[in-house]
Amino acid sequence: MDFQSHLESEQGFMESCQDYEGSRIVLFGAPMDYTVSYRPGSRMAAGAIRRVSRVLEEHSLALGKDLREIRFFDGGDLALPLGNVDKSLQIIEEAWKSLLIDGKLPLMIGGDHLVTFPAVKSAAAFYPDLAVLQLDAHADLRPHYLGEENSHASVMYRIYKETGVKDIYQLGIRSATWEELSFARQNTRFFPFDILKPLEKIKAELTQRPLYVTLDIDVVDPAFAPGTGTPEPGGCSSREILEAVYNLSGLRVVGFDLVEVAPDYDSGQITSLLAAKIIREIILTHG
Ligand SMILES: [Mn+2]
Repeated sequence: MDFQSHLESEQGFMESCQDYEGSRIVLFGAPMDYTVSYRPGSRMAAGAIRRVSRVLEEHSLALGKDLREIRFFDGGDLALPLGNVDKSLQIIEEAWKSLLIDGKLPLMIGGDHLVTFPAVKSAAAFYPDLAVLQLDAHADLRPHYLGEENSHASVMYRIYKETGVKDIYQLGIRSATWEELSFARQNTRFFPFDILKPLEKIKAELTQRPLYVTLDIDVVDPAFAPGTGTPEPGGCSSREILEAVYNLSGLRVVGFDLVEVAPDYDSGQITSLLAAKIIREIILTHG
């Protein structure tokens, strides 16, 4: 036995491959966490989620499918210039653009929630009829935070104002200012607290439409997902978020991201493990 045969061969997400051409799904990390309002650390999320993904089985009992039946590419993390928000957003936007031109279904692991803005910008340019579904504890509709429009608290506001997407569905929201609430009432489809009932309600109008799904892990209660930058009590359970993910089957998901996992605050890897399972089920559902 030579030295190399003793090495762990799989470094990416469980059962991922390195065949870009042959994969429709492309997973990658966007390690930007410099626009958070409270605890940083989500730039480490993709690595933590990849590592813990190997705890899971390839087989999903709920879906009756197996990850070994699907070829998907794990590209690792984007090389982002730390601290340079504008440049980072530009790189993320260009990465999405290339993936969409190549006919891929991008799955992006954040990063703070602002990474969704450049992703949706590219997706909306590619799919003019794009709708956005946001699962989140926070409305993220602030025009700015401490004077900065480059903030994870402003991501949905900027998507509404700057990408041309007008159909934004906000589910599970349990934290918003008066101003955000009145903006939401006028401009978005706003469903506070619940995720499953609203999803059932809106599913019919989303069928056939290209859909971007952004899942902020803080939509889940801190009891089930403590490892996040701005935890907000009173969220859904891990069972419910998985149920919501299963309910996305049949919809035309053209882009997906999972943001705001912050491994430094994640006791027992609870949050990363949940994130890994959500990603496995997304791959199995849409692969
Ligand atoms: Mn958010």
